[in-house]
Formats: sequence, structure tokens, C-alpha cells
Amino acid sequence: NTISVIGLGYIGLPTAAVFASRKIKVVGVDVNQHAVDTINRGEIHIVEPDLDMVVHAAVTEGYLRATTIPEAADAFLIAVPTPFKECPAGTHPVGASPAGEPRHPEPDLSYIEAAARAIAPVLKPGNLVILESTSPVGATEKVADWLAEARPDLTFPQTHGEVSDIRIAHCPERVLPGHVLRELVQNDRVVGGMTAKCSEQACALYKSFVQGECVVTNARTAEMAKLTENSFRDVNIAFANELSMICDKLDINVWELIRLANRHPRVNILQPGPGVGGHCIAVDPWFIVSKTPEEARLIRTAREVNDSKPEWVINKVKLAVAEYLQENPDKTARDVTIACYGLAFKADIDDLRESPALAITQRIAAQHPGSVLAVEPNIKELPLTAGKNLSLETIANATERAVIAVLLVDHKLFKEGGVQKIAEKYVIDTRGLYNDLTHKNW
Ligand code: SAJ
Repeated sequence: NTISVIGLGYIGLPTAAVFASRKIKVVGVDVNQHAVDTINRGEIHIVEPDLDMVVHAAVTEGYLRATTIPEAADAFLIAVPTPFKECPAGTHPVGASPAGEPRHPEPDLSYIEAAARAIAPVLKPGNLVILESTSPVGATEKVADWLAEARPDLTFPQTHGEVSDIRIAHCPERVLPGHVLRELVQNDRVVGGMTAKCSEQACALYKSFVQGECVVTNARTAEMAKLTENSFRDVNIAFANELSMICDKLDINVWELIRLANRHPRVNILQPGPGVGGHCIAVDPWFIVSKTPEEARLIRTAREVNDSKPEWVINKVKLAVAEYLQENPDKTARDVTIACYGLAFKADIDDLRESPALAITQRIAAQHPGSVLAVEPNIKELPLTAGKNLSLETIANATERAVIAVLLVDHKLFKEGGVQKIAEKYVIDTRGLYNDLTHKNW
């Protein structure tokens, strides 16, 4: 048996490596020649704990190989990105609703379509095609249509049901970045076949490494299940973020409030933050909104609440600068040094992509005439887009120099006392790190 994994990114590469570690021959396909070359050397081009070891072993033992051109295989797994399309200026990614004309980002299926068209020429009767990419409802049926269009000589489930030559299923990935290798194996897997046999065959494939349960449903439900999971989290984080803004107005410590409310046996409120980052939770809910804009009102509003939080935090920083200047009339804004603690999109990772903490820090640096010190113990240098007055500092240096502290990520290092020394400063605490009830908490 040979498996072909199309797309060797954060999901495709670990999946390919785990199959290969079970001594199944895997051919990985990616349009990025650099990624292909790196993998063929037994190295990796992304950051994920332990992945380097697994890929290195799989390549050296001859079970994993990468290429830019699809080859014949028994099963094809599509794991390419599904971003949303750029929207008209001012509407992306917040999905602002100009009067009477609600707008929202639209999913971009072009990578999936390109992957389907790329494998079509090498498909053979008996093949299984699995879409793993997070997709709007109906995408798996579209994959089937694109394949059928490219291969009129073969039969597909949408027209031939169980007797078709090709089996197609949607099996969304649900792994948490930073724990991918463990979650790939241990999580339950939703398997949504276009027919019962499609599901059966897909289950058999995943059973080669999945220790969790493979739960069978149809393709549309599987698509919606993945979107629902991330929307559930987004809506719940929006609730926490909204509470933090309400409490700020009412002069209540939101962290204490949530701790108290969570003592109720049926209440479990998540934590507020500077906004929602990452590549999934801030994207997937839009896939539901774009299909059913009139019904998905709560999901849309949650997205808007979470996307508005960075701006709210920036405003709090401006207010703190103004307050400081009022209390120190001999100073000008140029003299005010601001420290931003954390740049990653969440705690204890080095991933800066789609990070509200990074966006906030960059915006502050662009607008503030004084120095802005970024503290991010998990990286060695700032991204190229950083402004002139922005520098990467150690906790000690930043704490020493800054008069305003913006706490953006709850890294373990910060929690373990690193930021306790900033007691006398103006603190904008977006993560409840600085938990002194006598201090202002934002
Ligand atoms: N966040 C908060 N408050 C919280 C929890 C999270 O502000 O109480 C923020 C984080 O700081 C971060 C963002 O939300 O900016 C997302 O972080 P996350 O840890 O909730 O999720 P991701 O994006 O790393 O991974 C999610 C996971 N989905 C769910 O937990 C429902 C993961 O299982 C999915 O596989 C992944 O999305 C994906 O690929 O879709």
C-alpha cells in the first residue's frame, strides 16, 4: 500500500510522517520545492515538537519521500490550506457590516481544487481520496466533481454510489499546534464518507495509527463538525472578551469575576485575551457565516468581538500613556518607554503567525513616538516588518526601562514571577497575569 499526502505543511507533514512510522510507504507532494528538498534531506521546514525526529527516521528508513509531481498511489490525502479570500479594504478580516450589506470573508478553495486536479491524472480504480483540509460544507462534493470532470473514464460516488471506481471522504484534522504528534494518534477521528463504503475504507486507513475512535458520518456532517468545534471555541472566547470589556467599564476585576462564576457547577468561562490568533479559530467560523449569513448571527458577532479586541487594547495603552503624562508633566510621549510582554499567538509556542500580540505590538510601535520593547523569550529575532523604535529585549531589560507594561501572552516564564516586578508601573494586563486586585486590570 502506498499513500500520497498532498500538502506538506503543519498537518500534511506530521500525518505523512506518522503513516511512514507505521512502515507504510508515503509519497508527500508539495508545490514548494524548498519544502520538498528539506524533507528529502530528512529535515523539516516547520516548527513542531519532535517532528524532526519522526521525519528524519521515516526518510532514512525509506518510508517517506517528497516530490512536486503527484504519482500513482492507493490512497490520496489532501491537506492543503483553505484560507479566506481577501475582501474589499476595511472589511478584512473583521467582516464589517456596512449598512444593509453584511460582508464576510469567503473561503478560498483554489488550493483544494489545484490539489484535486493535480491527482486526477494518476487516479486508478479502487483509489481512496480523503480531504483533510478544513472546508466549508459542500467542499468534498466539489472535490468529487472536479475529479469526475478531469477523469470521465472513471466512476465516482456522486453518480455511482457504492459501485464507483473511486471512494471519497472528508476526515478533518483536529490537532492542537504544539501537540500535533500526540493528538494525531490519540484524538478521536471524524470520518465522513460520501457513501458507507467510502467511510469504511477511510476508517481502515486511519486505524493504522489512530488510537482514538474513528466515528463515522457523512461528508457534509464531517465538514460542519470541524467548523462547529472551532466556532464553539471562538464564541466562548468572545464571551470572555466581551466580559473583560464590560468589567473594565464597571470597575470589576474580570479574572476574579470569572473565577467566581466558574465555581458554579455548570459554568465554565474561558479566559479573555488580546484577541484570537492562529490559523483556524479566527478563520473557520467565517466558513459557516459565508454559507448561512442570515442564520449565523451569533457566530459572526463572536468573530467581530474577538477581532475588535486588539484595537481595544491599543486604546487602553494610549489612555495609559496619557495618564502617565498627566502625572509626569515634565515628560513628553517620546520619553515614555512601553514594554510588550509576549508576541506569539498563544502561550509557550514560538508561532507569530496571525498573532494579535504581534499585531498590537507592531501597531503600538508604529503610533508611539517613544521606544517599544518587545519581550518574547521563544524567538531570537523580530520579524522583518518590525519598526525602528521596536527592539527585542530580555524580561530584565524591559522591566528595568519601561514605564508602561502591556501583558499580551501568558507564557509560563511570565507567570512564574518574571513579570511580578513591574508592580509600580502602568499595567495593561490582557491575560490576567498580574493578579493583584488593588491594581488596574484590563
Ligand atoms: N484563547 C483565548 N482564551 C482562551 C483560549 C484561547 O484568548 O481561553 C486564544 C489563544 O490565545 C489563541 C487562540 O485563542 O490566540 C486560539 O488558540 P487555541 O489554543 O484555542 O487553538 P489553536 O488555534 O491552537 O487550535 C485550534 C484547536 N481547536 C479547538 O480547540 C476547538 C485545535 O484542536 C484544532 O485542530 C485547530 O484549532 C485547527 O487546526 O483547526
